[in-house]
This record gives sequence, structure tokens and C-alpha cells, in this order.
Amino acid sequence: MLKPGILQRRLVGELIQRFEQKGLKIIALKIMHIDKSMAEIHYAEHRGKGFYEELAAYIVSGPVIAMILEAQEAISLVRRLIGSTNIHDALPGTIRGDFAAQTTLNIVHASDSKVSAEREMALFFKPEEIYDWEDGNAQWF
Ligand code: 3AN
Repeated sequence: MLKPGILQRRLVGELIQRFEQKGLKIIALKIMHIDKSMAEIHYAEHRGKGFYEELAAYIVSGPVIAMILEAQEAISLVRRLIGSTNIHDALPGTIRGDFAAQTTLNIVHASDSKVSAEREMALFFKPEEIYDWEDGNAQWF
């Protein structure tokens, strides 16, 4: 998910390009607004932490771009592309390393396990919004 701020900063194309050029297959993509109740479900594990209020306020503050990306080992691949959660550990060349300066506003979200990916796909997408198209170039990736 490309969080609010990405559209304001006109970075949508740049960030999607990084996933595409790596070879990830986009099977769902939309602009959407996360409402308060969705944010509470999504960030339930962080409730009560010092940064929670700011994190929850940020995600509802404007539209986000939600995507489902497919690849072998997609979760670890995407997490390497986006860089470390802590902005001081996010290396140059990663999305957070190149474009984010604060950990709470670290501009992208990516599922960190199969369980969270499944939960988040169901939270943000209806089944009919997902297109598992045939990839004629799969052999090249
Ligand atoms: P990630 O987004 O890398 O999966 P999570 O799920 O642990 O990391 O945290 C969700 C979001 O909460 C992060 N993207 C970041 O915006 C914020 N966050 C996590 N840990 C901290 C922290 N120690 N200080 C400030 N914000 C944090």
C-alpha cells in the first residue's frame, strides 16, 4: 500500500515502476480511502503504542493506492524493495531509504507474512477486484 503523501508528492508512478521492473505481477490495484474502522482493524497490533495515534491519523488522511503483487516469495521480495521499518536502517536504493524521513510516516505498507497478506487482501479488496491474468513473460522473471 502506498500511503497518503505519495499521491501528494506525485510518487505513485515511480514506486509502482520499482515493483514492476523487479518482475512483480500486479493482480489488483486501486485508489481508495481507508476509513477509521478499517484503520483500527489494520493496525490493531499497534494499538496502545506511542506512535499509534499518529499512524492511524496518517493512513486516513487522504487516499492510498492499494495493490496485490504476485511473485515467487513475493512477501520477502517486496519487503526488501521497501526497506526497513525504522527509517534509520532503511538503505539508500530502497523505497523508504530513498523517499521517507520519519518512521511513523514511512510511506508504504507491505504484508509481512502469508497470514497478514491473506487478512489484508480480504480487508482491502473484493474478490471481483482481483485479476489473476496469464503472464506470458513469466519465464523471463
Ligand atoms: P512495517 O510497515 O514495516 O510492516 P509494522 O507493521 O511493524 O512495520 O508497523 C506499521 C507501521 O507503524 C510502520 N510502517 C510505521 O509507520 C509505524 N511504526 C512501526 N514501528 C514504529 C516505531 N518504532 N516508531 C514509529 N512508528 C513506527
